[in-house]
Amino acid sequence: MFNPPCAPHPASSPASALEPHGTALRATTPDPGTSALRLVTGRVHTHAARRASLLAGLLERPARIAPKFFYDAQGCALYGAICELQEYYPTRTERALLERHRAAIARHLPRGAQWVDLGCGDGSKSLPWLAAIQARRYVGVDVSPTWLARAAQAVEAARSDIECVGVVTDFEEPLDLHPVLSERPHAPPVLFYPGSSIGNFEPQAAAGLLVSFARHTGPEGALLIGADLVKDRALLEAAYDDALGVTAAFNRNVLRVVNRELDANFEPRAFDHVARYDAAHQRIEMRLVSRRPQEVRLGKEVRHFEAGESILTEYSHKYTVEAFEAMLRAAGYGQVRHWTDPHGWFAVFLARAS
Ligand code: AVI
Repeated sequence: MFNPPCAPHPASSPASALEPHGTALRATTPDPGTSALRLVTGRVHTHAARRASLLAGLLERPARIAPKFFYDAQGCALYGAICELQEYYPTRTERALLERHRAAIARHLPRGAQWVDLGCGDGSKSLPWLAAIQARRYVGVDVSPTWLARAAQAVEAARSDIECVGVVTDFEEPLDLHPVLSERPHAPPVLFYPGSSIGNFEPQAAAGLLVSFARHTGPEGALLIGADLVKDRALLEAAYDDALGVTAAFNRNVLRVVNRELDANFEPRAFDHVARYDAAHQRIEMRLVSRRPQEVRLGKEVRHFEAGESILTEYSHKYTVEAFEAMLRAAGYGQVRHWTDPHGWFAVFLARAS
């Protein structure tokens, strides 16, 4: 979930080293400053489970690597560069949309809410909203304790009156924030999930995630979510295969992550970056295609790749406004509003029970 989990590898600050649910902790961060963030451990994969799923995916035919493996420190830096690319329109389009319509959107959000920043990263996208809706509490949710601490520091610096809680959780696991949210029963939750991260889930998983969001927002809360829209193939493919090769580097970098995780010996230059729009499934499909026949060591296993054989690294689904609204309604949201940019490239949806 992210916003991408742009954070050091969880193994560098293992969630398992944290105390159990509800324990007050000083965050384990390289630069904790003075933030005494209360960190709560949700559902997180162990390092062994992470490695096992990575290996299993690589041994499948066709091979696949889950997109969460993109985001080591190098991957996060490259993703940050992608977001600044001229071809990659989603980030700036969503930012402009949220800025332009903040007041209008805020009018439909409850006051005194708990602002739940899903995949919070450094928390910067949330700051203006805390004032706009007079939020009482900030709940950062991320796989990385380090980023939770950073987000909390940013919130504390901007709004010392707001209570901050960080929940360490892996978005591939069922979301369960109820124990934390129920601590403030009079502050309705507003779930914030920007960046079209929902697009990286396959449709069934995306629908399931929306259902679990609806269970969290309940009758008084709301979901504010960004989704990238279906558009011209050329624009989409350029966004995922930019002229500077930043996305290609981002894609290949995942092989270096695999090398570290699995004691593997992928040679990133032996794979081509390919990003194609599949109109039937309305998604960009990102792959790494073997340039030649090659054997790759994966710890104790060896995987042969034929020339032209590919590893699927990411789907990025695009939606029509109608289809995304229908998914939100099917998830249990009776009241759905949306805002889109003049080109109709991206949309922000606000969903409430009624
Ligand atoms: C994080 N996610 C929404 C991005 C996307 O557009 O699907 C990841 C990305 N992959 C390549 N470029 C950006």
